[in-house]
Amino acid sequence: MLSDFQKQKISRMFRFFDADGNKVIEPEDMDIIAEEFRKSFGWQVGSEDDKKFKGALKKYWRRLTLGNEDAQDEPITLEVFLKAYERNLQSPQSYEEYVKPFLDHIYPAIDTNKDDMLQPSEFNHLYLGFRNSLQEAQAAFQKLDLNGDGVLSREEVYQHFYDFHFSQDTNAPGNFFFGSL
Ligand SMILES: [Ca+2]
Ligand SMILES: [Ca+2]
Ligand SMILES: [Ca+2]
Repeated sequence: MLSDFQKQKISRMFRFFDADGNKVIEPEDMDIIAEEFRKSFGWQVGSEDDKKFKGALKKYWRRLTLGNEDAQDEPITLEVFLKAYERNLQSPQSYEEYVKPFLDHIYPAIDTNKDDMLQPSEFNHLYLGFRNSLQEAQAAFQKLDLNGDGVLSREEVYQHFYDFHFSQDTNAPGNFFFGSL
């Protein structure tokens, strides 16, 4: 069972994925998101990173919602989305199977200089890709950089992504992984 707080966070993520705001998530939303990320990161159309991100987004989108990355796309309502997350977050194993691969596959594209860490500029691109402002990105970075060394290590990013899904602590920085709730 998802707690009310988890539902609140998953609903926040739903609003991100529903890029055109028509209350269902459809393949067209993925195209809009991929285009926003391409612009935010400055990838050339059809470049390796553009293709990698787009491919990962579509594939893992299906796994997140339908449980199968080869499934036929279908419009996803918030209700269906929450139900999918009941399954995705049932156990640490289901998280590993359905949720974590999403980050595994977008990470190499968002880590622009390939040093396995997110510099503030890379994080800003990511956070703008989630349709937040630069000001919000800068404020979030301060909170997410747990050890204050000026970069987000891979461990920090994964910890926050995990906390976004599981933490019941309303003060956990990871709650703001996709932007303010
Ligand atoms: Ca939509
Ligand atoms: Ca980097
Ligand atoms: Ca850090």
